[in-house]
Amino acid sequence: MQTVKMVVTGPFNAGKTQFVRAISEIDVVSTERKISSAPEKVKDETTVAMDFGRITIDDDLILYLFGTPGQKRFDFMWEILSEGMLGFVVLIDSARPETFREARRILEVFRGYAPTPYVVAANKQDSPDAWSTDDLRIALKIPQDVKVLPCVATGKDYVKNVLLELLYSILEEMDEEGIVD
Ligand SMILES: Nc1nc2c(ncn2[C@@H]2O[C@H](COP(=O)(O)OP(=O)(O)OP(=O)(O)O)[C@@H](O)[C@H]2O)c(=O)[nH]1
Ligand SMILES: [Mg+2]
Repeated sequence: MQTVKMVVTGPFNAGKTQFVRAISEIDVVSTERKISSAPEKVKDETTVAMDFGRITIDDDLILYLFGTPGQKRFDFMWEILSEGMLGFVVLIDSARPETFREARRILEVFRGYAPTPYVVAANKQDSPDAWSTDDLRIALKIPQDVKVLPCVATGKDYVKNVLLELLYSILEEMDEEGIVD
């Protein structure tokens, strides 16, 4: 039995908690707390520590998913959650270009923790204002060898596709490094 730890990160309100909830086969352990202060009042609750979920891929592979908080004031959790990760997802609200700079910053912070593979998930593609994956790649300066994938975090198939693409990138890298035969 092999286990793979993946982290789902990204700016405030990008859909990280929704993403983990859409796919986990256990009830997600969430640390959502009520938002009381103004600029974050776009929704009722925010993640203050983590979301934790589990997905069985097959008889010998289990994914453990850790969603991070998005708000900067809880970013002390990021490094803790990244411990031992084999890859990460940067989730972006494709309809909120004012968050793209923060998304890029978060991407760089996580790359600094570990040189693991990562993918970018262009979330909220169901929104009429959503940027395309091609435009997002340019805006965020994502290199060609990194996947930018369309996502709607309420849709299990999208979430599954993002995680499988990340898994393939992880396996490919292990292959190149000769970790698996
Ligand atoms: N239309 C649409 N709404 C989405 C999608 N994904 C998430 N949402 C909504 O976006 C809002 C934010 O989702 P969360 O999952 O709380 O976002 P988060 O990234 O965990 O937020 P923080 O933990 O506060 O940083 C919620 O109202 C979700 O229902 C999506 O793909 N499409
Ligand atoms: Mg959350």
